[in-house]
Parts: sequence; structure tokens; C-alpha cells
Amino acid sequence: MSSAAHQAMPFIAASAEEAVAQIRARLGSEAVVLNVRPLKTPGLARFWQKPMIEVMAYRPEPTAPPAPPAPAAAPINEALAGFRQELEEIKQQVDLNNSGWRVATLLQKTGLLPLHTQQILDALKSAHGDHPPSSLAEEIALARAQLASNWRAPYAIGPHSMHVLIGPAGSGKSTLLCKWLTQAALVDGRQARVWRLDGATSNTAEFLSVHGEALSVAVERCWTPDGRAFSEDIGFMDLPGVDWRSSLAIRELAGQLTRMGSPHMHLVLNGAYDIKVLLAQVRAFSALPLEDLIISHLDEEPHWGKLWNLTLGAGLPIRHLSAGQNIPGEFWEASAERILARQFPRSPLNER
Ligand SMILES: Nc1nc2c(ncn2[C@@H]2O[C@H](COP(=O)(O)OP(=O)(O)O)[C@@H](O)[C@H]2O)c(=O)[nH]1
Ligand SMILES: [Mg+2]
Repeated sequence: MSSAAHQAMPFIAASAEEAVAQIRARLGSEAVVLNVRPLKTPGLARFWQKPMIEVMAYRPEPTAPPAPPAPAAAPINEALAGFRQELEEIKQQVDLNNSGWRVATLLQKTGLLPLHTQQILDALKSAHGDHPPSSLAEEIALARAQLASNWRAPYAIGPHSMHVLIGPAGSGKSTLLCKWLTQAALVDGRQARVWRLDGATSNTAEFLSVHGEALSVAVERCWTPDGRAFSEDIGFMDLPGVDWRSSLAIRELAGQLTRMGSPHMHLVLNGAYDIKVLLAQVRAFSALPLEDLIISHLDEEPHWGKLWNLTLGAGLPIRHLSAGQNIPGEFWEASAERILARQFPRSPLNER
């Protein structure tokens, strides 16, 4: 093989399998994939031409030290497995856009993944027939009702309960705890107590203690077994974030929470993250008996339709929606109507 093989080169193929075959033939099984991207088909041709992909790959120098840390260097099979799924989605998108239902394209623009758009479209067709109603407004009204029928309400919170907010570092757990605490103490008039606890790392959320003081709520800095018999109406535990890619870290958290009497577990996610990342985070934390999701950072996310991917794909209800760093600021009970109103801002149904 020529030394040029050690430099990245492009491979163009119609499928992931075809790209693998080309790369293996040219560069051998050691090949490393640097980047994969769909090639844009110009104009209308995209409706009938198979989508093509371009894969940049190279063969590492056999004697050289480990390959330079290229941005997204990944083993060939891993990168292509991900891409195979993306290709599948591109095909699904083309089918959806050709379905005759204009709302299918609109739903995807609001953040719904092709898989779940297809699910909604299938339900619409089985209820109303293959042909869409004559106006787009009617299509939207049907799609809204169909989405809403998939809403799952979270459990009502009892008169005396302990809650823990868990999630990745920086997802907004401590901020949300302050918002929820403020709501519970000031609006619902409940007696509250907070435990700001260390985990594998220390809990640096000083603002939580300051905020507790302002509300005259006790904020404990360590857990003692008598915490299980707390007398207030509602208890909240704040923990440092956990690396969701480490199943060991999640198992350790599970052990810690069991020893603390298995509080109600709410997973806090940054709603501005890519939906694929959010779904992977839900899967990782589902090793714990999660009760529901709380979504933060919605001030940074215009596409609220993505939230339905969590309802439809993650099988967990959403309890609260939150936007911004201010406390209490914007903090709402999650509901289908609230999401739909943001998802379709110009829909006449919002004025009802
Ligand atoms: N823009 C925005 N920032 C937020 C939101 N929630 C939290 N933050 C900020 O994100 C950072 C991490 O929040 P924090 O509550 O400490 O996250 P934790 O590590 O999960 O406890 C802080 O700088 C917060 O002010 C939100 O909804 N929107
Ligand atoms: Mg925190």
C-alpha cells in the first residue's frame, strides 16, 4: 500500500456497507474513519436519487506512535453504525416529506425525530385515512391532538415525600431545586428541608444554602440516617452531577440513594442539548428507578417539539419545564398544552 494511504482520503458510496467494503479494500481493516457526511443531492433529484455519503478515512502509520488525536476519530464500525442509522433517517425523511401530509415536514422542523413523526403520521392516517384534510391548519389541529393523546402525566406528589434531582454535571439540578423549593415554600406553603450533599465530588452549590437561608429553609450539609424520618412536608436532596457515560458511577449513585431510603428520583436534563444526547442520557440513567424528567435550559432551545421525542421515545413523563437562571423565574408544571403552544406559536388553537 502506498504511503498516501496514511493521509485521509474520501470514499463516496451509496450505503454504509459499500463504504466499508471500499475502505477495507483500499486501506485494510486498520482504517480509521475521521468524518462521515451525507452528500447533498441538488434540487428535486433528492426525491428519487439514493442519498450518497462521503467518508474520510486513513490508515494509521504502523510504526508511528498512536494516531494524532483527530477530532472525531472513531473505529470504523462504530462510526458507520451511527451513520447507518442517520442514512435510515434521511430515507425516512424523504418518505415523510412525500407523504402528502404537510404537517409531517412541519413536525420535523419543530424538533420531532423522523421515527416519531412517522409514528404520529401512521396514527393520523389510521384515524383519518391516507389523504390529509384540505387545509394545513386542520392537519396541524389533528397532529396536535394526536401528540397530546400520547402525553403522560407525572405522579401526583403526596403530602410527605423526599425528592432527589439527579443528572449530568451542569444540567441545572441545583438551580431547579431552588426553583422547586421556592414554589413549594412560598406558593404551596409547604414546610421544606434540603440536603446539599457531596457525592464522588464535593457539592459546590453555595447558592443553594444562601437561597435556603433567604426562605428560612434548613439546608443540611451531610446526611444522617435520621434524615429518613424528617418531619417537614417535603424534602429535597441535591447531589453533584454524575458522569452518565460511566455505568460504575451510576451504580454507585444507585447504592448511595438506596442507603438514603430511595427518594423519588427526578432526572434533570439540559433541554438545549441534541436530542440524541438527551435520549442516550435517559438510557444511561434508566439503570435507576427514575420517576420522571425535568427539562432545563429551555430559554436556549426554540424547538420545543423535541420534547415529544422524550415522551414517545423514553417512556418517562415530564414533570417540570424550566427556562433561565433566575429563581424562581420561569418554572412550570409540564403539560402537553404548554409544549404545543410553544411548538406551534402561530396556531389559532393557542388563542382558545
Ligand atoms: N440559560 C440557562 N442557564 C441555566 C439554566 N439552569 C441552570 N443554568 C445555569 O447552568 C449552570 C449550571 O447550573 P446548576 O444548577 O449549577 O447545575 P447542576 O450542576 O446540575 O447543579 C449555572 O451557571 C446555571 O446558572 C437554564 O434553564 N437556562
Ligand atoms: Mg449542582
